[in-house]
Amino acid sequence: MHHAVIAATGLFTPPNAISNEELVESFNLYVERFNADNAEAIAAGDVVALQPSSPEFILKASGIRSRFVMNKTGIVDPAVMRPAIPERPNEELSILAEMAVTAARQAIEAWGKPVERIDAVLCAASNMQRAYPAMAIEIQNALGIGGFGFDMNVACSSATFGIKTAADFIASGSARAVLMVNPEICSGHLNFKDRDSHFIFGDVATAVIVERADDAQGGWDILGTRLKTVFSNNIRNNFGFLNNAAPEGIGKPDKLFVQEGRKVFREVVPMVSQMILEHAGDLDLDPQGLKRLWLHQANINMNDMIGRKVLGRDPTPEENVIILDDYANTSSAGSIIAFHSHSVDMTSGDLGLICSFGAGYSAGTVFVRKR
Ligand code: CO8
Repeated sequence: MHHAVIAATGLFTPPNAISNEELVESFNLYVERFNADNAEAIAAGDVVALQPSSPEFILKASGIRSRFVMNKTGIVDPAVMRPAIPERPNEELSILAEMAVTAARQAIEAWGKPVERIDAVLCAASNMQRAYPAMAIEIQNALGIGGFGFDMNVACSSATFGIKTAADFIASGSARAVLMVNPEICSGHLNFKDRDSHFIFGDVATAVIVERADDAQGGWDILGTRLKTVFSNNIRNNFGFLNNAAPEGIGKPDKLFVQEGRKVFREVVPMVSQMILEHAGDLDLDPQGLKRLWLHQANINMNDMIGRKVLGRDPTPEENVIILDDYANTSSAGSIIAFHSHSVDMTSGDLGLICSFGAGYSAGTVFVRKR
């Protein structure tokens, strides 16, 4: 059995940002227009008037101040309220692959080795752009990598599931180096007309190279990986290939992201905290000795609570990294952005935890030690 190392990471951040104020301004214009257009039906009690959103609520409930998106104009236009992302011809690199390739090139440059050393590409994200061919194979081809590639989707937990898959390939000898990418266009499956969730997500791509320890210089030893899934309907998106076959047509408005946010909060925080503590115990690690937590970035209050449970005290901002204020929830990429942006200052022997949680429910823990 071979040990695996996180050897390098990369990050692609889209050029356009939308502040809470900008997002709420367009949402509230949409609400005003909707209520004016439906004034009679609302007065008759046939239609429920829409309520405005507020930047203060968003910041307080989630900690999010801003988000990056692949297209801003469509989202902030109250007559459109969705990103405008034109289809590309098959001969062109698709947009999700393009984001992943940009993040991957950064990781490969930081790694400093030729792509021929990579044996597998995993595209791990909460939505693939198409059914097939697999995004991973297009990304593999664009980067000139040999071996094989495949897609995997475990919603917000896709990256930790991807790291574990890569580490297992390395342990078994199936691969010596694996590229794992997380391109997320969350704005494409977000309902910007829904007050409860219109502020939650942003777009981004991350990349991680996992390598056999014998081959690695520096990086992070992967001390242990653990995955958990428990079925729940509290976060769901019913978009899928059978929508087209439903005799009633697209029907209900559940073909975009929907959630019971409060229930998710209540159920996921204890599940993840317990999982982290149990996994640390099984690895003989003292959780209080963790130098840094790179948790999934969905909600500041969730991360505060999990951080407190894991460290047994209020973590400092340096210990419990938060990037969701600038990026919002970027699904699988969140914990990897946190790791990528806040790990260079750590020194040999420092312990950290990459942890994801989200739809499924799903959760993944990856304990690492700086080499
Ligand atoms: N502006 C003003 N007021 C609002 C707004 C708004 N935008 N939205 C709701 N309110 C009001 C409500 O009407 C309610 O009013 P009242 O008390 O009078 O009924 C009040 O504010 C409180 O509402 P909530 O109870 O809904 O608010 P919360 O405090 O629970 O905060 C959150 C809402 C932020 C959603 C919070 O519950 C949360 O973060 N929960 C956890 C969510 C989570 O982690 N989900 C994980 C999903 S991600 C995942 O797994 C990946 C899926 C795949 C990616 C999808 C990409 C699109």
